[in-house]
Amino acid sequence: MDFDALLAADARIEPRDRMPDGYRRTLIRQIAQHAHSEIIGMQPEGDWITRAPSLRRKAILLAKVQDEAGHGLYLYSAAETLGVDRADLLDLLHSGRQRYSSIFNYPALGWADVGTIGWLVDGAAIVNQVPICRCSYGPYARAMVRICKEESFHQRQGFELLLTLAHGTAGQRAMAQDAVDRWWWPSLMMFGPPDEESPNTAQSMAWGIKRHSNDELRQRFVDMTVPQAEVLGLTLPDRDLSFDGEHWRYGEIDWAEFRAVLRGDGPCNAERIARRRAAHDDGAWVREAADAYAAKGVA
Ligand code: FAQ
Repeated sequence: MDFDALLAADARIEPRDRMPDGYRRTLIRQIAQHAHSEIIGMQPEGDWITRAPSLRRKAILLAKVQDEAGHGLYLYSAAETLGVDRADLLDLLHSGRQRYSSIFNYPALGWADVGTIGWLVDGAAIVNQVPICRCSYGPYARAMVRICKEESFHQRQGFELLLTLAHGTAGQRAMAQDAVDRWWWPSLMMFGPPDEESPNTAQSMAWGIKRHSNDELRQRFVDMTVPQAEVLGLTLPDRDLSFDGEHWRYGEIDWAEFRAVLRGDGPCNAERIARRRAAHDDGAWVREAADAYAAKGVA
């Protein structure tokens, strides 16, 4: 079957199938950005591994941060099925020519941020990513199935951590509220610009790469999260939040802040890339050893 017939039948496009150049380019852009987000996303929480307050919390956090590295691997592998090389994609990340999610340019200032990232950032990631399990491109869709299962565990551990703090001392409760106040609006920005300012959505939906628009998914996230905040006993920093009988309506998002973060002027952009480059350089000996091993024919 040709490309259009496969799309019309809602079947998966596989690497062997002929596909339009634009479809291939869009997938490489989105999958690479997604992979980069996973590995840069290890940094804010990774900072807290040595400072976790108990062995149990440390073990959970280690597992979560390792999962993010694994998600990066599945996604770089999916991108490679489109004919690109992961070393080249990493170069594009390190030189600022490919993006990663805006959310990871904010700092994790306290322990409660670890719970809040799990609850809100992984929560937003799940809402965005579950529909990608039905993406028209087979390798991306299949990678997302496993990623979503793991993100679901991540979201729950974040919620449980925050629930514990919210029912703890007055200081712990204040720490949880402060973290939620800082991460709420950046989490809404994760879904991308409003639909009328999103240049890629219409074509990506026509190609079955995106199944919903940015604003649809953002609304779904708000509707899911407001009742969870009530269970936690924490407030969301938006005086305009109100239920209209069907949806939770939210206030104005500061799109100037979003654009600044995308331009590289967020609180941690420079630090995140510098650290990523340093980690890449530190790992050079591992790549060299792996290449030498492969060259000897020892698989
Ligand atoms: N940050 O036309 P659209 C995670 C760019 S979850 C930075 O609407 P599109 C898990 C966009 O690339 C986070 N840039 O674009 C985790 C485009 O720029 P370009 C990663 C953004 O692609 C949790 C321009 O704006 N998830 O890592 C953002 O149709 C905890 C115009 O926008 C994914 O990547 C943004 N937030 O829709 C890890 C999910 N939003 O390239 C660790 C897959 C937009 O034209 C710890 N990606 N831009 O120059 C997607 O679903 C889509 O790519 C969107 C953007 C929805 C992000």
